[in-house]
Amino acid sequence: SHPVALSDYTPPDYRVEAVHLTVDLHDDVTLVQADLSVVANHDRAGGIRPLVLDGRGLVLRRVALDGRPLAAGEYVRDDETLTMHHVPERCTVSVSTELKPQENTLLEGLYRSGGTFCTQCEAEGFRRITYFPDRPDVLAVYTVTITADRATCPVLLANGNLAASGDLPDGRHYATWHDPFPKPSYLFALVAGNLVKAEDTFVTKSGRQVALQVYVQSHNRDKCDHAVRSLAEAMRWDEEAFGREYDLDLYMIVAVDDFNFGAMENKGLNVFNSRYVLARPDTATDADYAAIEGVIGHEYFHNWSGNRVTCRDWFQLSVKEGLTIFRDQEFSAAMGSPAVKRIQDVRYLRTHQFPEDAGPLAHPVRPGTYDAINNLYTATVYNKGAELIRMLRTLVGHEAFRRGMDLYFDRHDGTGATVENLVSALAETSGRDLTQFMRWYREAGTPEVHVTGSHDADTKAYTLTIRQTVAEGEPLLIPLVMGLLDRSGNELPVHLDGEQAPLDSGRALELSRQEETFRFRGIPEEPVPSLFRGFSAPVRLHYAYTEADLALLMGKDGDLFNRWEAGQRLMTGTIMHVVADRQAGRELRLPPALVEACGTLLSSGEKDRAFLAEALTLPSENILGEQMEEIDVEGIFEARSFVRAALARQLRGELSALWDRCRPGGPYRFEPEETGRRSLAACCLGYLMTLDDPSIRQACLRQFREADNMTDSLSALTLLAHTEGREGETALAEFHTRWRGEPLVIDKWFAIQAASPLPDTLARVQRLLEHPDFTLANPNRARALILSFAVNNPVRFHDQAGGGYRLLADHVIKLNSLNPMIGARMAEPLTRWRRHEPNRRERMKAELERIAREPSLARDIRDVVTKGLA
Ligand code: DPP
Ligand code: ZN
Repeated sequence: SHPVALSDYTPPDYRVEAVHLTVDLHDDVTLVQADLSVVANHDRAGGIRPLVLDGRGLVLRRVALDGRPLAAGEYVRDDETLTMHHVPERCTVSVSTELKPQENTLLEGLYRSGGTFCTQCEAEGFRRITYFPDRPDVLAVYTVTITADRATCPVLLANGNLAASGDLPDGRHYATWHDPFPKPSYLFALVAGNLVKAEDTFVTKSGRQVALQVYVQSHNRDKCDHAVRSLAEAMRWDEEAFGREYDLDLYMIVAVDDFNFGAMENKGLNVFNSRYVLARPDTATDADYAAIEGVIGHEYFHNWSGNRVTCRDWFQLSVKEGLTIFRDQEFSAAMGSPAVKRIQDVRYLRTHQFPEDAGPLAHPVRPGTYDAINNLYTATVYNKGAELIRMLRTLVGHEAFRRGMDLYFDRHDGTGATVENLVSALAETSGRDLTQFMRWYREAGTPEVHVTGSHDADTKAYTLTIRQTVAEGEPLLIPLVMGLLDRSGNELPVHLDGEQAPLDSGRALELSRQEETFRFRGIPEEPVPSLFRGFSAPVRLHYAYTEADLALLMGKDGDLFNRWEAGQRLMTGTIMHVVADRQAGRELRLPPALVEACGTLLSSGEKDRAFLAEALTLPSENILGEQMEEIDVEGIFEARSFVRAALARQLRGELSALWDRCRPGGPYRFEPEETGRRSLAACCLGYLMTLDDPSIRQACLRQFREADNMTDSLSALTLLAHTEGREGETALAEFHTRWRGEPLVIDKWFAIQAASPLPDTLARVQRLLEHPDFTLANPNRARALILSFAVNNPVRFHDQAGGGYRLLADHVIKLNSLNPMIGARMAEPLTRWRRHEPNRRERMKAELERIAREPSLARDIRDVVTKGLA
């Protein structure tokens, strides 16, 4: 099949004004009756265009036009479409289809998860339920009637408001739902099952009462409080930060265990992966609590940035996803520590998006073509897309940004928007020409920015020379938020030559040419520049900082993000030196600069413990690997372990003392002060556990057993399981026994073992694949074991003999028929083969080729493998 191209976009030939759907759910065959009010959307004087409906894997029972059943010759069907060549300008098309949701392992369309009937329609799942023009620019008003057995499916839900419900013969019942807001088919949802609900009420700023309902299986009823609270907080925040109010009387969230995505923003009826709903202090970590808050916020914020204003076509996916990630990042920042949130988001970008942008799957935030729509849900569209929105806000200023968003929501309400629509709204309210900025949406690759500084003592002038290199050659518009520090760490006024007043903090210098210089006046001594504060642009910065510069920025920079960044640079430089020493067969040593800098951090007082934990954490093996043209997997692992252990030895006293000060006080609470304390404690314990001291291992085992919360228990378990010694096996066995009834906790048990750097991990993962609790049918479980191994454990996944690659490819092939969307994700690590040494390169490539030879490869997987081999 051919790639779909943005340049081929044309408006739909037919609109659908209303959809009446009746879904009769049964254990064997489910019947779907769709009545579509169709209206021609083209000038029929120029010829009547065919009505083409999308459909996949459907058993068709009947097609009727304005009530008249059509004979087989009156329409044309193939694997993907149903076409009628002559339809009136306005007509009702009725289609009946048969489905077997219980056999649907794709988890797209209508399927069953733990007995519950549920749907996932984004991007193209609706066509697996009925024939329909399944594209986001066809928006219709839906009325949905569900019928089902009352005993097994007492709860019947769809989008919008409940219009009617009642009994039917034979122990069945029905519910009719009406959603007054026109929506694209990808936002359709239906749920039927035996569920209980947690409830609350939210009063919007204009006084509307909204019922908040979180539906779960009854054994999870005690794990809903945090989700309900997060939803209310998200609703309040969106009113305050964006002036956005909720628009229905009911907001429902349903948790299901089997789900491809994290969650889905269906209008008024979000369907969630249960990992982003369920939390109790003893089952969920601080990271889980934060992720739940963030994803509940994300799906809620979609109600405006996605649902009221959707995307015109899938090339514009970032107008809803990039924007909504940006919104959820700002929400989480407001709920906790903004600097720490920024650090975590940048780390995510560097771990997932930078490598994607540097490899064979690289694509622009708005791609020009795609082969498999499911593979467009990427870190680039989502997270780089969010960075573009953040840069736009920096460029136009917060106030114009807010007015621009209002204009965007107002102007495009009830329609599908494009990237141009979004950027134009910001251009209008700010009065700026953002034409050059659009390049960011069109071009793949992470820009490199090279900066040099020179100081002239006579004129007290400081000059920054800045050169940007972009893959395609044409310069980007890059906001550079910066400051200048004197040698004591004081902030100097940033006074551009030729400007009256100094630059406000937060205002950016704008880079728009390949190379340019900025001159600052009144700078008495050679300053240390603090560049890209708050990570003001998603670029790689090259500046020749000395260790002394970095130590200064680490301790004194007014921008917390750049304090962290300076520490990461110092750590990276140190580790890379050790890698080089190791390659050259020299003795490994830890230079004093990093020890001193970390010592200073440890004695800096603990005003912001969450920040301190981030500042003390070494860059990951993956992020370090990104710095090398050819990744030295063992070198990085050994060097990083060496630096970590050496730091622990030299700072043992300080680390122990700090760990003691971070011991728990009262019962678990999810709030910034407490999560910061726990993460700093885990960080200190992590260093101390490298000392191979039996008394520390015993203390760690005690923490694992005695903690009243999953955060402390799991951090201890992880350290034990990743360290030689029998305590690890003991703790893993105890953990499994205690939590065997909680699937989300058992996912953690699999993930920890898969990420263990111990030498026998590949064999362990192979054994765990045979464990009775393992199943490929549940995406969370598959990801917990296989993707944790492939992504979070470079040194064991990149087994010299290729066992890790073989294991991954075997499971991609198994997923080809079961769930290709997840299979495609699993194939991605193999596409990075070019970055490895020849032995690994050949083995990785050979596994990709083996997958490519598989007969009837699903489109999602074929797309990744083909690009990976190209
Ligand atoms: N469910 C996915 C998300 O919210 C796709 N829309 O990002
Ligand atoms: Zn989203």
